[in-house]
Amino acid sequence: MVVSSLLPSFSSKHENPAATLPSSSTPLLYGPRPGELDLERRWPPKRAALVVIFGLLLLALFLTILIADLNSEIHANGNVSLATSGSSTASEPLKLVSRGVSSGVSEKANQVFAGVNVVSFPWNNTLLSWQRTAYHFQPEKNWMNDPNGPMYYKGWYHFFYQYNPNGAVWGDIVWGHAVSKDLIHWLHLPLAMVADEWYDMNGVWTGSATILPDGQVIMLYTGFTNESVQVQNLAYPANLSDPLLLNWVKYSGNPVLRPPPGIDSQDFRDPTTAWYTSDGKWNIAVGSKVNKTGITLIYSTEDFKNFELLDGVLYAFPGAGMLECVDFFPVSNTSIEGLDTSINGPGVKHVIKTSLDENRNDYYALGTYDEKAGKWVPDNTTIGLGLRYDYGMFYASKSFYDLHKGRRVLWGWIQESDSEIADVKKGWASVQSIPRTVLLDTKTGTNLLQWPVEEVDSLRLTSKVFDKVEVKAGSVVPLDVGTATQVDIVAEFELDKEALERTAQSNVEFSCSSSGGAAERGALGPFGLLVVADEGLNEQTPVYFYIAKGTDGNLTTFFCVDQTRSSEATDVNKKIYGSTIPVLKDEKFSVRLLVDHSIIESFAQGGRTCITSRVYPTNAIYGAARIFLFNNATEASVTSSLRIWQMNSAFIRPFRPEQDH
Ligand code: DQQ
Repeated sequence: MVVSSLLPSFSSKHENPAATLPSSSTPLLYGPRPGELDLERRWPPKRAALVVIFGLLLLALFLTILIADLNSEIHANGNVSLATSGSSTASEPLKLVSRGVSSGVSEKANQVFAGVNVVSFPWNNTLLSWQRTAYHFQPEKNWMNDPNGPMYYKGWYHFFYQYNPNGAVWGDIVWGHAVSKDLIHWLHLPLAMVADEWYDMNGVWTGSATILPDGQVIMLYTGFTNESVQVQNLAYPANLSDPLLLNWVKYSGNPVLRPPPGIDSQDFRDPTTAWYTSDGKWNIAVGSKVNKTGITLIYSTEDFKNFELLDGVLYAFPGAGMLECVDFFPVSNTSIEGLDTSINGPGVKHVIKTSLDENRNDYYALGTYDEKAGKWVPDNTTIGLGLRYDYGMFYASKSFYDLHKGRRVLWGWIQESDSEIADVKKGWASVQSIPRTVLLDTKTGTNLLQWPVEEVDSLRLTSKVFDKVEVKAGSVVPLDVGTATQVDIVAEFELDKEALERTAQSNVEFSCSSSGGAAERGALGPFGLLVVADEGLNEQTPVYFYIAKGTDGNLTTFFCVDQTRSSEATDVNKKIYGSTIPVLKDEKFSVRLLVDHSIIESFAQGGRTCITSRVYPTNAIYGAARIFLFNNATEASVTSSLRIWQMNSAFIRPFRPEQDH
């Protein structure tokens, strides 16, 4: 934009500044006397002209800045601009641009603001820098989504992920790659695969690794072709003796799978890890849908180049829509060991997990897999795939069998829940969950247990223990641990038994998401912790239990996270998350919280129910972040014992070939 084109041309009228001023005098209180407004007499013409020109230049400057600002906002929304540092100085209305669905994937969580007249908060660098996590996996900059092809290979954990190297919003997707010795400290490697073939020109999408018994590594992934068709491709390491697997070869015969007849070209994606079958072949599942029914297609192969579509489907999920990132794996009924993907037989249950494109949540169920019949039957046919891995932000998850430690490890993509405008300003979007070990909950037999991998404990620094703190009904107790932005909290709660018994009935209608959150008082709850809270509790995120008691004496426990007061900003998601949770006889209420700046991962009852929140406070940050115990019950007091560790930062940095190889 040429600045001068915004200036009005100078007419003879404008050349005489006096002509723009009132000709008659106006009486002014405390102002000059009548007659003194005759500027021609007070200001010589040259000086007056200079004043007007200066004024016009100022106006031009203002208009230029305004237009530049609008442009950058349009770019931010239009998915093309990189982050701009610096802060906005004024609140601006949040503009929403729908992206992604037309490309075969859903748009980012911005939909929570759809239809709401939200004013964007003037986020500045101080606030945005605080949001970056310290011990969760993140690339150095830009957008990340699904975990891809995790595996353990020759002494290294490999983690690949959906990555946009060009910006902080979804698009231009390729495979990022990082390696770690312990799943906590990471080295960023060069991109593993880029969009350089016709069959993945529009995106190198999600995929999974299979390590064959002879040591070969098979990577199957979805390519979004130059004609926007979803196909499955094969890639393999160029050099199997390189533990870092730096170079990848795309098979010359790709694609190995195209959408079969009856399947829409944009509803065919995300191949699973393969499992070995009794006929000496390998099976994989690929997510799809027919009308509104989500389906998992099963293919059989001997060489990962030629595939046969098997009859029927592994599972059909009526009404679910497109099934993304299907995961299918065994868990043991009898031991705490994780199982390799091909294991089946007595004492084994099979988990199907699918990510529902319709609502961006991960659902799973336990069941039995009859490999010969190619059928999987859920244990609980009434709820089908009705369980959630996580009731907060956790999507497109993928597990792998960690042959180093004999465990199954789960990764999940934690999206942002602020606005895309803020993501573009901060220059990055999304983190990965702390990897979780996954086991069958043998006490209930009806759900999985997810727990942060033990390696995260190595980040624990100093700790403080609080023993049997009484938190009376209707009170808040500060916990003196200093700054609380990077902490690991392990807490137990016991409810006053007398109050429990004398309460006849309480809150049978309660639900985490539709009741009044932590402010809704009942006889027996809510009670728990306030984290990422400021001293005055203007900003706080309650993580809590809530107990409902029926007239029959039966108790139902809820585990929830209330984000409604997590931030004074309005352009962030402030949902209340949660669900019921089984609490067995003689069990205390227990919770573990990993707080890492803008992320809170909460695991209740040993990981029976998990809730991941993203919070974007404006005051409760840096040295101002505090932790409190709270009990908002009207009847019961609770006693809590806790230990809180300060957490070190993980070492996550680029790989340096000379030093690190
Ligand atoms: N993300 C990938 C797709 C997958 C979706 C594209 C799930 O392969 O279905 O980035 O988030």
